[in-house]
Amino acid sequence: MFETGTGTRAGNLRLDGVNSRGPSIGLDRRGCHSPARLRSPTRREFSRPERPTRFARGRARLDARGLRFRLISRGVVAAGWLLCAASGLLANGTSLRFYGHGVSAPDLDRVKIPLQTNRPVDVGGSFTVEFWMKAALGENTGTVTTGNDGWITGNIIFDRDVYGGGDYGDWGIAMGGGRLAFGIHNGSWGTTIVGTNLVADSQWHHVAVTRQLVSGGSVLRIFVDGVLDAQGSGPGGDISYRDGRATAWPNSDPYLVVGAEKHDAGPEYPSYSGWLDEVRISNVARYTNNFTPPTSPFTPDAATVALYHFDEGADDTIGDASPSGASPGVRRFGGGGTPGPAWSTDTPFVTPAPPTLHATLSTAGWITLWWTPPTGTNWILQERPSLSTGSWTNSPSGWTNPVTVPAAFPEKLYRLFKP
Ligand SMILES: [Ca+2]
Ligand SMILES: [Ca+2]
Repeated sequence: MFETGTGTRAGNLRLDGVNSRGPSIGLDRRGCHSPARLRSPTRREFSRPERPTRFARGRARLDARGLRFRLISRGVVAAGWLLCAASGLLANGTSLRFYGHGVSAPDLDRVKIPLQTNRPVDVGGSFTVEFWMKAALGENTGTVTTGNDGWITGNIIFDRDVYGGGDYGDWGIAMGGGRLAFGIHNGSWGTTIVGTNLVADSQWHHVAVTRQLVSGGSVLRIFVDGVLDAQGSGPGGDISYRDGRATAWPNSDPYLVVGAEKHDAGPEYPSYSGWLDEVRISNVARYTNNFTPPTSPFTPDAATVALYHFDEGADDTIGDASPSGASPGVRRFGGGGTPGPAWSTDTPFVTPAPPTLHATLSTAGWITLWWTPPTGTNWILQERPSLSTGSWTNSPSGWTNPVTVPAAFPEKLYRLFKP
């Protein structure tokens, strides 16, 4: 028997209170219509009144349309539906948690993205690499220097090196002393710029590095949370990985490697430990001045040559959500201690927990609909007479918290809606 009445909140509809014969009823956070959980309509009876509800008795039935309740108090019957508000919500998805195993776990704890042949991700002109990261300084003790290949001794986040000086060129992003380093090399000369803002502070940060081709060379920039963190001049020319290039390191050279030093060349080239999410690579320098960082996952556009949401949440395929979709990767999971990269629900886009909708018989003949926590007008109460007729409208009795409605409605559908 459920003992505390009914509750519904967007993304997680449930009967409050675990009954003695089984768990509470839940839906996944994507909304009200979770076939896996709703194959069998479930009927439960209420028993005693309990706070915060004051039902004398009643029953609730969960089916694909939501939670139907019927309450009886002092001879007054209230019946209706409480529905999920699925509008306006984004699933938080997943991220990848790397553990920096690097050379101690060769070819593991990383994502490998093949560059051969004709992969759009293989940028070489003007480009932008941006992503979200969250890392602790204590787990990332590498150091970097400005100039030449100064980035390669940091905790490597993106490694598009080629072994040695290489032809065409190479590039990489690393972290030294908790600051970002971005270096490129065109086969003739290279440079690394180093930022000043601490990014390894165990908070999520949006990071963008850009290479902008200009007359006679290029301009390199690092942005942290939309603010310019470092800028310098770099070499010109095509620094992509040349299609058909021969190599003595076929398992590392022709890849863009995320979260690790790609060649496992030695402990002096450490790997990244921390979270990464929402990686977008573009074939333009998207930012040349400060900008407002994104607050939601990227939508691909024509300049998006690779986009990794890391929302798979399981297994080893890393999908590319760019228009071409032609640059997928593979998760190489493993390493001693805690293996990585592990799928994580820690993501940069935090959707505040949706409110919980409560129904309380206030006085005989009236029912109060209210929700917690107070949400101002971020969520409003809407109603409709039936799912088959009419449409959702702001509740005529009022749509801000709380709303008192006659309990005599034979059937009424309510939802909390996020405008
Ligand atoms: Ca190199
Ligand atoms: Ca994600």
